Amino acid sequence: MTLFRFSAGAAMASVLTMLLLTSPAHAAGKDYRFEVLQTQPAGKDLTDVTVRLTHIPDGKPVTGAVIFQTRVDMGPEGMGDMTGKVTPQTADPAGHYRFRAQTGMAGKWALTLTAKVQGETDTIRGSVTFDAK
Ligand SMILES: [Cu+2]
Repeated sequence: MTLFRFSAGAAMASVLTMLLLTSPAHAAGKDYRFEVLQTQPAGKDLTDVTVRLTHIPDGKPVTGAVIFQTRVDMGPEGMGDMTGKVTPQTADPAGHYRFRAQTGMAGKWALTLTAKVQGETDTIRGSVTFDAK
């Protein structure tokens, strides 16, 4: 029994080591950052927001990401319940992602994005803040 316990402990230790060694791959989602490039009023209660997605380790813009979830709310102003509709616009080949957001009130808004990047198993999530006029 003692012997069995010992080997079980050794097996646990090696599993732990493997988990530790592979953890950087699981943190891949943190290797990406969304940044606002441009904010432009687009008519009454509408704001066009251009966002760039950067792969932090090499500083390169990510092209061809599939952004499948968006949300805009006034969380930065303490009004997280105030939301708007977000309409994705055509992305350009340079990796600029454009969105038309319904911003029913002037002030700071948060745009939250969820994306899939080619060759990356993790889902990328990020949030940017922009000013609506
Ligand atoms: Cu508001």
